[in-house]
Amino acid sequence: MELYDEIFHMCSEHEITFYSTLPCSHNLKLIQKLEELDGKMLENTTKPLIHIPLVREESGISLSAGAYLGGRKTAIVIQSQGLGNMVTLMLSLNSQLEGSYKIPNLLIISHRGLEGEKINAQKPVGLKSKEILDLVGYKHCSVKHISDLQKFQELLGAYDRGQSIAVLVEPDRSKPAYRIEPMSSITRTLKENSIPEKKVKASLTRHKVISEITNHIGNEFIVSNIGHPSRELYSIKDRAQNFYLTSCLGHSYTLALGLALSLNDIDQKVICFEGDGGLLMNSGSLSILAHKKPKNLIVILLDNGVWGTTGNTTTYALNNVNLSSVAQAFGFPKANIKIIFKKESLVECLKYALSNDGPFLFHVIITDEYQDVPILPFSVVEIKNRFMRSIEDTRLSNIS
Ligand SMILES: Cc1ncc(C[n+]2csc(CCOP(=O)(O)OP(=O)(O)O)c2C)c(N)n1
Ligand SMILES: [Mg+2]
Repeated sequence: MELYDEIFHMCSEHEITFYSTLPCSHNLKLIQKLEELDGKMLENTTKPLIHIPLVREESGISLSAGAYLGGRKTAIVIQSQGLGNMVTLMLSLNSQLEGSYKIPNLLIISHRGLEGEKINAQKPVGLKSKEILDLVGYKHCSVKHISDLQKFQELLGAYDRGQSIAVLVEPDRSKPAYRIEPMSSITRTLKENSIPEKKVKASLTRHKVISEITNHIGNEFIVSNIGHPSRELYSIKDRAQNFYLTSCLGHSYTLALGLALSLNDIDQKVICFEGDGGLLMNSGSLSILAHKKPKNLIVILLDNGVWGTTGNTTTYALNNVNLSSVAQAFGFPKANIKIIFKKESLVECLKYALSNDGPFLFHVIITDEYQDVPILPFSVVEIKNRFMRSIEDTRLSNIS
């Protein structure tokens, strides 16, 4: 049995069912297998497997955090080269430091740059990989042979107790690198982007938009983004179903996506607030959202054209980049994208989205004003625990 097969088997025995991946030639077979198993039930698990191909490793951390909130155990399959990209997200969501959400996660890392490595460019991050994992508080072990996996078994026990862990898998250099056969002749669809130019005058404030939304919803879950959006939501209507993301700029919508995919067993939508700055920072992962198309997700893009929370310097969304077009270009269905700048259409679109299948993207053009509201009075671990209890309550009430 191959080393990766055995690692996967051990993960399944631990009920790990939510995987996100970015390829290295050494982990390709596992990624192919996960893609084949996507949506299928494994013998020894109670939930169908979910596989999400990533476009940047750090989104795996926010997706996994959302999935964890929704009741999943998660693993991310990557090459060591991606580790540096993930540091802020791992510190903010997975570490045991004060201010972290302390959400456990597993990394399965193809550890490059070691002895025998032919590509010199793999060496800087490869040689620092263990130090990076130490820095972000991931417990880790290195494995080369199946007989080394006892160490991983012990770490899985720590993972079950809330610790983030990583297994560094040394490439098997006795075999040639694996490749998928070329598709040779394929017809590709290069989609047209057709959202027309529009001049709009912003008059709604963010405070007004959030107030209208909270006035018109029931028990829907809300994931709100870092800074003033979360603070305004808290002061307008604090509720257990609010998950305030107070770090991880640009990852509110990916966390909400992981959550929405993990809540497909309950009849309750996830509403997510994201900012224009955040979306510009992490727009690539819109391709995942467009590909997975969760029916239960409504993304509210609060576009004020500025990095508002940090003092209102303008973003490229102000006049250069139409984020609706960006979403469409990444494959988001045009019919489900609405540009909104009036209260009446906001309410109408929201009511429609609450009772119809999504995903929806409401691109709400708002002013750059903000309310002087206090910072959140509780810890992020309290936010997490309260939110997870509200999901549990919803599951119980769905059963009874
Ligand atoms: C990675 C990272 N870079 C910078 C910051 C500082 N920061 C916090 S909120 C924010 C502005 C976010 O702008 P946007 O997403 O448009 O939301 P807005 O505040 O305008 O509603 C910035 C730059 C951060 N928290 N994280
Ligand atoms: Mg903004």
